[in-house]
Amino acid sequence: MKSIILILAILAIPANAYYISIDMPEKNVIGNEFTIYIDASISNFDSANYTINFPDWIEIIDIEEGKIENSTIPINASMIGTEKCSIIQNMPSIGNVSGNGYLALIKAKALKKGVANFYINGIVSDSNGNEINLTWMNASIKIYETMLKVVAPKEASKNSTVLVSLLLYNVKNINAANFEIDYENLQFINASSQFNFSFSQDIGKLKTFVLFGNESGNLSVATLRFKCMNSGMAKIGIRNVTLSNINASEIEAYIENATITIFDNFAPSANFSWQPLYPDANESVIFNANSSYDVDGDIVNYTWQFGDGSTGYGMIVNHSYTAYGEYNVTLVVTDDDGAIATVEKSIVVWMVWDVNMDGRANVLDLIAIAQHWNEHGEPAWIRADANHDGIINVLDLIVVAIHWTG
Ligand SMILES: [Ca+2]
Ligand SMILES: [Ca+2]
Ligand SMILES: [Ca+2]
Repeated sequence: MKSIILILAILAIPANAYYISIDMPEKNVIGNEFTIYIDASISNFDSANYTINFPDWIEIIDIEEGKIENSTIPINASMIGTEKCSIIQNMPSIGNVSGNGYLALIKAKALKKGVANFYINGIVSDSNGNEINLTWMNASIKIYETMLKVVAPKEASKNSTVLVSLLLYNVKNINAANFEIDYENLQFINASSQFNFSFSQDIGKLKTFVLFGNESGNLSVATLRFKCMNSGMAKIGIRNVTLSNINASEIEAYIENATITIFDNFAPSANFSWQPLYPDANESVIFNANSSYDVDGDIVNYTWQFGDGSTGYGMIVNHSYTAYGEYNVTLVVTDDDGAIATVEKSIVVWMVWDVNMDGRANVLDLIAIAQHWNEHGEPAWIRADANHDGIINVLDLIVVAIHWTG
């Protein structure tokens, strides 16, 4: 009877939509930094006061502020002994933060192997000062002594060659390793290793044997070269691992696999600069796009719109403006696969003698020049360099004096 009442009581509690949970990797290895997010799904948030408990062999490296939707959540964190962290978070004005994100970001590492349980609990209040009813969710991480990790670029383009490294972390007296490397959407080219690394090839698979001798610490086991096949995902995974030490005992390792996103083509990146930075009307301005690039090919076209109705082509172009004003200059670059990128910047064309841009040549312009007296730079790098010679001196004062309006 009691249990029926209890079940009815539990059913009567409305499902709790709001939560704070510990979000971290399920597995890791001794000494390797990992990130813990204090995830939050919350409404009308104003303040929080909570503690996180963990084993004393977890070392907290850093605790950083949070972000929910577009709001930064300030943090005041302190360690209580070695097994507890106290966190207080108050929004500076009346907070009213709703949505999903994280309250805090914690960087940590483990000093020994085992399962580390993290417990979180506390009070979260809304902008009326009322406690928000939410669920606190704990988490755990399994720490291994040794890790065998596949390291690959996150992105690559179709038909390009990628290097994939197999790294062993924190190993003790390893003698030999047997494992299989599975791969999808990749074509194996070759492998190299500082160790005695032998393999046999099957479809989408390498069966490997590595003879280390007696090695400890962090090791680069092998570097594999693959060709990327089709756009989409490529995978490299390690299976059926047996690592043995010099006493022929097995070493337990955490395996971390990798994926590569393959693109048909990477779009180029557009950028440009110009000289002088503050030109006068009818002064020749050099526009230079040599800081644009294409990571997997070449830029084959540069098209400029100068913002005054005229157009230009090429990496470096000259243009002068006949009228004063602010112009939006647009550069479009095209790569050898037809992908484009665009960048727009605004350039101010103004009387060089009117340093403070108020329409008059008077003592305020002299003061603006004096504030940079004797500074050096690219010609016209600041408006105070009125004569565009790269130094702020009496010649710039003279430019103002010639146009004096008082
Ligand atoms: Ca490209
Ligand atoms: Ca002025
Ligand atoms: Ca000057």
